[in-house]
Amino acid sequence: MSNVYEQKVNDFMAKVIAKNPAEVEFHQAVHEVVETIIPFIEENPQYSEGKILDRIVEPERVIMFRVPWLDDKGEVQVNRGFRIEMNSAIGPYKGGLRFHPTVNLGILKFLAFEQVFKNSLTTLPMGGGKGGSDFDPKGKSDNEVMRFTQSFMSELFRHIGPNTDVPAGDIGVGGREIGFLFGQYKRLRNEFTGVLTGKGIAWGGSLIRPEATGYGTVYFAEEMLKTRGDSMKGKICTISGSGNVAQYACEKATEFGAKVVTLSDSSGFIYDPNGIDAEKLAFMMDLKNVRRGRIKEYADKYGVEFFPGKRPWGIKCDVAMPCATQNEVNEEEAKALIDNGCFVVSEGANMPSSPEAIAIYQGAKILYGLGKAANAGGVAVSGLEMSQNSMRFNWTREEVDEKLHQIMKDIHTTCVEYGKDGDYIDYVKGANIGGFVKVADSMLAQGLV
Ligand code: NDP
Ligand code: 2IT
Repeated sequence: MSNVYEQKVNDFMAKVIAKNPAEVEFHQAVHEVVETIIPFIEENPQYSEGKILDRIVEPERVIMFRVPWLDDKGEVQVNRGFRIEMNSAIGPYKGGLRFHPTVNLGILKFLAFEQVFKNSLTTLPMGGGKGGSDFDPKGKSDNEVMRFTQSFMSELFRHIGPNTDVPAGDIGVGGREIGFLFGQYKRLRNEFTGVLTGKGIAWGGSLIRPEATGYGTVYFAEEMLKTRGDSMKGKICTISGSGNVAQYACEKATEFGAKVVTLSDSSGFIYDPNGIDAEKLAFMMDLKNVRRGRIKEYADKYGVEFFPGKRPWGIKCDVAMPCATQNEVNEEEAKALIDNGCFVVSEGANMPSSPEAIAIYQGAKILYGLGKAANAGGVAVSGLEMSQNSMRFNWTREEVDEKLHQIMKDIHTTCVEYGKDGDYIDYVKGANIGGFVKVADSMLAQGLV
């Protein structure tokens, strides 16, 4: 990047940091975008004249609220609830809810900011939002989770709606939580609408929504590999996480002929050199989704190694798919991946690679598919769930999967269109500019709002 651009990026970031102190993840997400967008804006002055960058980093609305609830002992607990309504230029606010003890304003603003570009990339009419709470679902009974989510929705319901803001799941929010949230919304509004996505199939959900993020991440990896005349077949894959995204990334990668050798949770990772096949994955899914246990049980059951407190990036692989959380691959780990021959990173998680790790990938010219492109399949099928709800009609599994697959291919094409740099495809640049243009043009068209 030239010095002029670098100065502009630094000046812009200084303003963002001064205005949003301590929101380090938000700064990181904004920096990654403006680094690629500022040179583009310089060539397209309508965006700087309209102050699009200054406007796009400012949420349209931030809602913060108290969530009091009673635990099983009858004691009062208090959590904090959030919804960031970031941008509605191209559709209703759309994005997940995260329940995790680390949740704070800065983390949700980073996620909401990413969501604006990601949702635009899907080609579907969805704005960007994100929400959640510092509530920790781990170790809570189903009744405690229900009482907390009912209290959470008792405030959130007045801010959302099928044409206003449509939340979904994220870390700590899966089918169980969406069910309780939906039930409470329906009770308060007396309306059966598509106000949330990720709903159960019997009550307005879409087939393939649970699978969509993980499948999409593998479809995106396959598209990247195709640019080098290669495919997932025969590849060794490391995956982090063992939740919704990791599980279905593992399933699809295996179906595509790859061998997945790791999964993890916050206590460590398991290494299964023979591969996590369908039967072992079924065990993992029961362990995580039904019994809500720890990953070490997999190692005990199948006699493989468990590495407590460690992440899987030191294991030799061709393809790495981080599917747990933000900043879970640092510079040293990125170097270890490259040194071990990894040449594809497809991110199921949001912002899992630190800026230093990204610099290592790009320096080594590997195929690096960043989260907002590679994990857009989840929200894309959420968009398809909204369409099906509006039509009062359901598509088949095959129909939804085919649309998902096509959307991931289209996102890849958009990344290539805006990110091709000689022989190398800069997916960061491609996704950021590709996602930006539609939102920015819509903001300009709608005047100063
Ligand atoms: P889940 O709650 O289903 O699973 C999260 C997994 O990541 C668990 O294995 C969890 O381990 C692990 N994890 C979470 N936080 C940490 C942490 N701080 N350190 C180490 N491990 C951690 O969430 P999802 O699978 O839905 O989400 C995973 C990632 O994918 C997130 O970044 C999310 O934003 C992103 N994403 C999700 C989409 C979706 O549709 N669900 C769509 C697009 C992106 P443990 O159980 O021990 O906490
Ligand atoms: O980060 C994400 O894209 C999600 N958690 C899914 C959002 C959605 O609305 O389906």
